[in-house]
Amino acid sequence: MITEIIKIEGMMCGHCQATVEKAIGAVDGVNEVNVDLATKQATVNFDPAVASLDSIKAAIKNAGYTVVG
Ligand SMILES: [Cu+2]
Repeated sequence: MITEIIKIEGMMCGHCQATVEKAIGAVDGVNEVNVDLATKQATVNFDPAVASLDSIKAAIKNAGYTVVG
């Protein structure tokens, strides 16, 4: 498992936070996800043999939010 921090733009409230957490959590290989609304960061622990940073970022974009780093 590896942990990556992803910066996200567009989250305005707890509902957005929950939506992003759910979207990331639905990606195969993701073990744990924590989205911090204040810092606009998602901390994601995942199995790099199953999930990729790209697949996680795609899930965030598909949920309607912008990945900035
Ligand atoms: Cu919101």
